[in-house]
Amino acid sequence: MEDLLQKIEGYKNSISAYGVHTTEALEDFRIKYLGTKGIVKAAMGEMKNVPNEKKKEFGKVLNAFKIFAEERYEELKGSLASGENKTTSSIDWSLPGDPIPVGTRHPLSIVRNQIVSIYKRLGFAVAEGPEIEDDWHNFTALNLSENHPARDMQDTFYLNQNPDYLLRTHTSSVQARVMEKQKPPIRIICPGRVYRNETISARAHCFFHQVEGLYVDNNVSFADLKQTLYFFVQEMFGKEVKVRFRPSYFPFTEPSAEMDISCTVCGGKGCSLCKHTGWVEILGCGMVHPKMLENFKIDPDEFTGFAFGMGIERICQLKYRINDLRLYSQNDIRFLRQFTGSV
Ligand code: 2NM
Repeated sequence: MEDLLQKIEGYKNSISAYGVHTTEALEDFRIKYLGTKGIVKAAMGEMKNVPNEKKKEFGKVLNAFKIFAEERYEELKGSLASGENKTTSSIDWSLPGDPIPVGTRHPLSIVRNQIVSIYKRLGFAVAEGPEIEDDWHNFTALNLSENHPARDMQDTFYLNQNPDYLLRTHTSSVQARVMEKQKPPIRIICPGRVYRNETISARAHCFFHQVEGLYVDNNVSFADLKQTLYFFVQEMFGKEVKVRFRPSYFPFTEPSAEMDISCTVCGGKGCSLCKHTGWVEILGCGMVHPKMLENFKIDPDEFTGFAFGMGIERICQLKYRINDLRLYSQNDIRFLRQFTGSV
């Protein structure tokens, strides 16, 4: 009979340790201990094997065990109803999670990253600067004279609160900041957003994105400029693409040029994109004006430099055949989703 007593002690321990978080678990407890085929009933059944002289003593133990199990059942029921275990009971950890949708990279970011990675391979470092600029860094230091038309209210956004400040019209202002602090050799590219006061249409916007490059060192030549840009075009558009340079004018460079590439749509035969010329313009460039080097106390007899500037929207348009500038900033999900999977 000793082992029956021991068994009952073991059951009592299990009953004390029992915890329930759901009504189903509570019902499991009831069936296991208090059901018609449960442990308490089975223990009661053992009475018939108990010798007569011990029946009274065992009857008491078994009764106490039954009451113990019943009381624990009521206790568990109460804890469930009072919400004692709510935090655990109300969460079903087996449910699948809410998926967090992964976005896609903006086409301008994809193309900017490609441009930056090509120039990095040529040893250019990335420099960044503020979008709100002062006149010195955006205009004066860059050899844009006091009465240059680019300064006109019509082209430049000046801050209402303080018209000494403006939204940069090109990222050359970042290059001015670098030349101010750093002496040659300088080899940087400046990607970033720039602002111009234009009426928004398919072909113009009040902000766009540029990558400008600057290389200043001993013996930097126009041939270095041409080779650097030719390498860029071959990496960006493919080995079969041709380039040509046309003389041009920019206040910060002398001589200045614009570079065309053979049309990436028709291969040079003539189509609507290249207006039947076979060529499309992609950037402006030139040798850094000696006056500008002097502005930054860089001796133009010792150092020369080249610079170039391109619009990311334009490069992107040629890569992906995007025919309306407004698409870049409308955040139409049907437009943006088309660029899934690119770098
Ligand atoms: C262009 C065309 C020609 C240019 C000049 C500079 C610098 F560093 F000298 F300030 N940055 N970018 C430059 C020269 C930009 O964009 C059409």
